[in-house]
Amino acid sequence: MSTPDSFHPLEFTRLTEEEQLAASRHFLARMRTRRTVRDFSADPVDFELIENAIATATTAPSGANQQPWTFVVVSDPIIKRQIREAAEVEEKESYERRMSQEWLDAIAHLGTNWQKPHLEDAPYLIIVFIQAYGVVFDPETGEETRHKHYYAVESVGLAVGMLLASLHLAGLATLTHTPSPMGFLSEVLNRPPNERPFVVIPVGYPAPDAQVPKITKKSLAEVMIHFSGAAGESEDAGP
Ligand code: IYR
Repeated sequence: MSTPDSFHPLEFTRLTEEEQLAASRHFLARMRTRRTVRDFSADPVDFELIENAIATATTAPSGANQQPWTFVVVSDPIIKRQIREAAEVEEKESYERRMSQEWLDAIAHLGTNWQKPHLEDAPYLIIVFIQAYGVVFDPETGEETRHKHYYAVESVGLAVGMLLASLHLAGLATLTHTPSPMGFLSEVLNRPPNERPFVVIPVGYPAPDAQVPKITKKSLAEVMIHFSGAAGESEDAGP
């Protein structure tokens, strides 16, 4: 229960309209240049960029502020190789047997296949785990109690979006990779039973000859609907 003591005044600086527009346009222009990259250079990356990105991700809103996430960072080449090898076993099976033709057709334009060299080439892998439920350990009794997490999937999705934005603005390339199934990550990274792998994010500089598929994003008119209440304006975006 919140009491008057558990609140304090919001720290908020109101920007001028000019500052608002400049900040919002700048962010949009920078984010429009983000691409999912699959060809990484081995160039080293300042670890603070990784730490800052994870710290940024942890500013995300989450259900009941439960922050149901764990970010595992791997730069150890031996563990990266283990992850690549295990991911490729699953991915080969998926591409050759598990995925439907409809699924394969849907991703054909991305040019992906079961081979995942980026899992070793990128200097860092960030593996995000979702805490399906919380575990509180009582050191006195040695007992563990579980508690429910609310909107965990949505919360971790929001945090990952912020993580990707931070890494992009820091001049780094990222890839959201979801090998399927991902259970091997819990084993290799020794994670507890309440944590489930959510996504693997290779991070680094793009290889000098990196290629990306020619894709486009939907226009605002296709994705935004505005009920403005203004006379003569329609609620559909129209052409
Ligand atoms: N997980 C596989 C397949 C894959 C699935 C989707 I949906 C993509 O957008 C891209 C790839 C892989 O990582 O190759």
